[in-house]
Amino acid sequence: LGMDFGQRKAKAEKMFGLMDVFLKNDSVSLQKDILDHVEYTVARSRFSFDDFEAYQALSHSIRDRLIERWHDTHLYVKKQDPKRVYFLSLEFLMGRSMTNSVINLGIRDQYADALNQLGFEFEVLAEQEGDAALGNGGLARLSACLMDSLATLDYPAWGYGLRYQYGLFRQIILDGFQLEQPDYWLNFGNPWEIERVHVSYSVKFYGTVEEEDLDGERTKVWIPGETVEAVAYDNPIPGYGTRSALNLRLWAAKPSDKYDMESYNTGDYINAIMNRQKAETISNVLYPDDRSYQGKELRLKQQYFFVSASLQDIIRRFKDNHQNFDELPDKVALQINDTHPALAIVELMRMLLDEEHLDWNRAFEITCKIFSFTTHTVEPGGLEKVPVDLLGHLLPRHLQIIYEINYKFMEELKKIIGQDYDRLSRMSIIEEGAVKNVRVANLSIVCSHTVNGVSKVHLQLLKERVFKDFCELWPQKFHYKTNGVTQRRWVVVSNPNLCSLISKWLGTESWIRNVDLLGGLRQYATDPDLQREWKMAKKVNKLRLAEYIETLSGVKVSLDAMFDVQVKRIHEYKRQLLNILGVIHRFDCIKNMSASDKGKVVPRVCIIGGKAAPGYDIAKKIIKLCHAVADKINNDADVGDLLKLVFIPDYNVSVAELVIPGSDLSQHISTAGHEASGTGSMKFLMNGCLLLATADGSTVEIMEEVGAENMFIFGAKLDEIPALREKGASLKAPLQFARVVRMVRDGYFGFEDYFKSLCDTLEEEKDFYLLGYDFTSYLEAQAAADRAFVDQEKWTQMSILSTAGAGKFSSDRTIEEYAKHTWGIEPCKCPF
Ligand code: 8GP
Repeated sequence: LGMDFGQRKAKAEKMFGLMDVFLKNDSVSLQKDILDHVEYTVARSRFSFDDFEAYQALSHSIRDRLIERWHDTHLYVKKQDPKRVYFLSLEFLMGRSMTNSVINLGIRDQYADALNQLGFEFEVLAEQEGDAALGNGGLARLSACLMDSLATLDYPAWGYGLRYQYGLFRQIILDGFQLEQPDYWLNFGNPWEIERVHVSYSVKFYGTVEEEDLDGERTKVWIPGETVEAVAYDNPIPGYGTRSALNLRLWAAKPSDKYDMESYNTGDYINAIMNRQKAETISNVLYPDDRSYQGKELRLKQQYFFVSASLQDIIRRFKDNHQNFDELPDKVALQINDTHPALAIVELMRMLLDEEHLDWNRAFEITCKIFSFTTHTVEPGGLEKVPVDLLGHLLPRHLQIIYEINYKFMEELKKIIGQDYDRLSRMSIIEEGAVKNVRVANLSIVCSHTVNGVSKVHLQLLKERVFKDFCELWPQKFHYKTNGVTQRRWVVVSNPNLCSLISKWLGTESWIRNVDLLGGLRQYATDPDLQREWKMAKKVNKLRLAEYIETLSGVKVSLDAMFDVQVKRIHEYKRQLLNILGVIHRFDCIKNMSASDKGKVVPRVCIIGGKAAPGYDIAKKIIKLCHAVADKINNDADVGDLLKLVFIPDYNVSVAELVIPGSDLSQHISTAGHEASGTGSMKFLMNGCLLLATADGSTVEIMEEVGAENMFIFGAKLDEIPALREKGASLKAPLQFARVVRMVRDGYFGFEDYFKSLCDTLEEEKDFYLLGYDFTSYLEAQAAADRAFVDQEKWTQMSILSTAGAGKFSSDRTIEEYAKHTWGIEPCKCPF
């Protein structure tokens, strides 16, 4: 201690007499390492171990190498003491780690070689790994992509989240119905994490607030009623093409040893133990609701548990080198991912006021300089609210602070807008009514220096709808950072064929760090050699997907067909139902066609996948409808290979890695104004899939980059929607639409009673998502896709241009923008 990084390294080298203190990556060293882990970590004989044990040993060997970089990064950053960003998110959808790790570490081929020598295949072992599914959907996967980019670009950053024991439920399909099975992902251990038993903090709940005299001043003291321990689990995140590795620190709840002597004195030893065990339930399970908030105590406990532990950790780190809290905003940027971690704002205020004894104004000023907030929502109704009673019961001191923040905010606001009570009440952090609520978004806006949307149109919607009052008050606070995805995971890991093809034609692998270089493909878009290789790469990926489909569902699909894919969470606004109705229409047309017309049909394999929240009835019916329609179509001899419909169960990150590269066309067809961004579209785009889309969220910007002529755009525009909704029943849906809905209603696919409520949502006066109105233009866009597919040369050109135009949608660009404009941080690259 007290030595700088160079001195430490010099000392280590001297101590061990080694010039190179790092693990070696030649084939023999790797083999030895894997075998050592077989013997000493997995405790199997090196002469007898199976694929799973080989996977375990291999992952431990990779982890060793991650740990080296991770230590070096931490020591170096600690020494430099730059401003760091802390990314707080209740959800991270990391997927698998193995392939991504070896690629980012630059030792993929060495490992493949070493394994071959041992008689194993890297790809086979990689399949042994389960997904880390600690999130629901878009927001959670975005967090994972941003972490990859932060590491790759050498930013001093930490991720903080919760280590749920049960990740997102596994979706099982039984007779076409979704069933939810627990995802007990830690069953077989998790070699990628490091348990830090010594990094733990006490988190307190319940109790009362009392006033005490402190140096002659009245101070509030929170006497908590329950204490739970938060234990850190660290997950190294390696950057690509750099030695930097960041830390994603996830907290697990454990019973506390402190403060509960009382319960042991009652003599009821067994019950006392049982009660202690309850503490662990806090981090047990991820809430599977993508977007509905029910004001549940456990959910609030999860939120506070994770922000309290994270802030204690962050403040401890700050205090290692600093005493003066005025320096906090120069050293710490706190990013809250949606409103879920917003209690961090209140917790920081509480720590500064009650523990560090700063006065209110100073504490508030510091807090507001530190927080930035990104919203992922478009629906004003989708904003999180917490009943005041619940919050006051669980966190009495925090409720007082929220009231105080609100009181001061309201006083300030009155000075600006006067006595406009409607507006004041809309902007208040407290919602009055039969049940009083804390509006978490309002709290986040008031106390953040920057509020970001996730796409250009999203910002427009924030200004016009969601946060109109706030945008008018503080226009300079609101910005947007268009989402992005990491090309490492979504091309290099998941589409190795395309990856080597791109590198070959660009003559460099630099695009993996600098994705704008993909633009260089444009000049070859019509080159017959590239076109041939491009088509071949796609075909190999389609074959992989076709085999997967056949194993899952027994449906054989033709590789000559267009693979038309819609994979994402099931939501009415995402309109999987529009897709299914389109498929029914296509089926109906084929059934009524002459033999010669059938010869002109472009064969399609329509693929749908996604999970419905367990309590979301209509979404579950959409899944059942997809299966019912698939049953009919896939077994119809008149249709044969001209049309297949397949539902891919349990869609998750690793399934996406297989599905996306094998797609020709992908659908992003939300009603305009409902998708804040959408990131699936970007993954498909990078993989050279053509997009059939409405102008909504990210697709508007994709259009600017690749050109509408290289996409199939349809549907009502954002500014037309309000008037269309107004017209309601007088908007006549086209006959074709009425006909396909009637087929479902009349039981053509069976289950007519079950589908009744689903069909009711499509009645003219109720068709909120405008499926009927958009149906005609949807079918036209589909027909345009068919025409384009017939001309394979043209199609391949459009496909190459899609990849070439994907540069903007890398999360590297997103992170650069956040770093520069929101967080004010600089890269801090370890020189070793
Ligand atoms: C999603 C948005 O719906 C999507 O448009 C966007 O691309 C993505 O966030 C990333 O910005 N929102 C959510 O996933 C979301 O709100 N989830 C909350 C319930 C966790």
